[in-house]
Amino acid sequence: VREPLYKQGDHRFPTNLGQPNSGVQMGLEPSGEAACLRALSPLQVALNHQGKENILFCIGGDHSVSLGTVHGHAQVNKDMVLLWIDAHADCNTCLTSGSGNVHGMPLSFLINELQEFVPPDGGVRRAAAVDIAFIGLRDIDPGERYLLEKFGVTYYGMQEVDHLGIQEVVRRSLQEVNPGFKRPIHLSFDIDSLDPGFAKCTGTPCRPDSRCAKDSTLRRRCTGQVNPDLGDPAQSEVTVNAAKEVIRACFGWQRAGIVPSNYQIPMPA
Ligand code: 6HN
Ligand code: MN
Ligand code: MN
Ligand code: MN
Repeated sequence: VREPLYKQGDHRFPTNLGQPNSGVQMGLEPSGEAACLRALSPLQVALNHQGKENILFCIGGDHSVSLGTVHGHAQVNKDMVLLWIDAHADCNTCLTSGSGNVHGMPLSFLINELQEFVPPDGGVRRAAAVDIAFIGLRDIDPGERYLLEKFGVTYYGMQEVDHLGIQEVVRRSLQEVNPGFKRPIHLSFDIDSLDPGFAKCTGTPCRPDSRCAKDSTLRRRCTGQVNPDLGDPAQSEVTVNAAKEVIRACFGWQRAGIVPSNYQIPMPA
């Protein structure tokens, strides 16, 4: 947990993730579904103990870890909204899922309106469907598509990202779920939202363009996020580097470099 390099309103930080009480969760390592339970209390404790100006960053996986991080964040910030950057919608219920993988289901437990479709689960704190925006979707199952439409969830697929640009898509997403930018944001980032050219070593890679084939039989058998066991060492390094770039970007790093706020350019004597 650390202060964001860029403050809210800073034009170099247009996504406003630097606003108070926001959190980022990124799926890494195929450590399994039980990880979501371990994520619950540390996240909650950390958010309770940090000042109002901090971002909490949680690395864990698979993506079912979001069950814990979203619940924990929402316990502390009840008006939190949720950005879900992913190739997948992760809102299958245990009854609509074709794979049975819990990392394809976390949002079914977390969205209020979906509770009539899932078994009772012991009081996990949830978000309303209107408080979630998906970005990067390109592989949605029929049951998920039905639920997204039924509850009017905001979502932008890769076509919109290509057409409008990611910055405009993020701006529109936040405008819809967080008009006025007053509410804390929980960003849930799945490494498979990236082009597999940059992140091949993940359980469910999915090409971001419209030619992306729905080759389900292969993909459905895998779980995991950044998983070095799934590629050769070179691919593994590319994937890990992409994950590191995303993490650094969450804290203000950009390819253009950063000018520290107290920087003074050296002058000739
Ligand atoms: N993930 N929709 C598929 C399923 O098995 O439910 C894929 C889920 C992938 C989950 O890694 O984002
Ligand atoms: Mn995914
Ligand atoms: Mn996911
Ligand atoms: Mn995933």
